[in-house]
Amino acid sequence: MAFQLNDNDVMSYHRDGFLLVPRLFDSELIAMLSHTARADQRYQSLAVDRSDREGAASRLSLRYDLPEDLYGGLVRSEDIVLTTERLLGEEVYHYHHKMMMKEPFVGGAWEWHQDYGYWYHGWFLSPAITSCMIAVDRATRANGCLQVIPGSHALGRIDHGGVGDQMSANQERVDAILSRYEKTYVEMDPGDALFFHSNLLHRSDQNTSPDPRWVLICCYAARSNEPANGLPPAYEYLERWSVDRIKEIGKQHLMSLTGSSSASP
Ligand SMILES: O=C(O)CCC(=O)C(=O)O
Repeated sequence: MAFQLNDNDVMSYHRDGFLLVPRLFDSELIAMLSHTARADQRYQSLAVDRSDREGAASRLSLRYDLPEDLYGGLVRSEDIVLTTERLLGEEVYHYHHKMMMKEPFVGGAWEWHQDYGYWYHGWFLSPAITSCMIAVDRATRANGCLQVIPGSHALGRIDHGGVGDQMSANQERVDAILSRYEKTYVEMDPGDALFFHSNLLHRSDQNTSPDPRWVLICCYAARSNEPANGLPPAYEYLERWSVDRIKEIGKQHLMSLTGSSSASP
């Protein structure tokens, strides 16, 4: 039975611009994801660095395609897809997914931004795109958990400019917003999921701790919000997979990488 939002959850997403769902995924699935991603040399080789304003590398591995493996299974998770459809109020399709790999001591920061600050340039006419961040490791203030400004999604799209290799929301505007709105640190346990609006202002600090902070972020566009320039990503029907089906493909994926389907050390 898929996870079901209640009306209060939906209301708080629309009020705050995000919704934290504790333990959306169990420890077996998250251990599988952690072992798979860390054993996956090909995935690691696709990773790129986006330096922050101090030159520290923020590492991510991003894919627009939808593989028949554990990552593709999670993107198709009925718990995520049905929740996102309820939050956006219509059918959604896969935009992209990415592993954000904030490594101990060296993982860079992400500057204040809205995702729609980037995605606007991909000709999405509306911010009807929602992300689901799944914690692979425990995310704390020390290892650079996400920070958000609740309610900032309602302020509309802010101008963004280049900072390091990233796009950052106009600093004067962010300062003005922070003089009226409180920022919040979103600490997460492995398996927790954070759904957030593409206009929500968010950032994260460098990881100065000995603990990694990896998260998988799956991003979904509303079906009515295909890019207006006719370029990808075009709508494609997204299957909805049960957690058992995801675990089944996850075992095969892990086996293909390590020779064992067990995620135990
Ligand atoms: O991984 C993080 O800390 C930030 C991720 C982020 O800002 C994004 O994907 O838009």
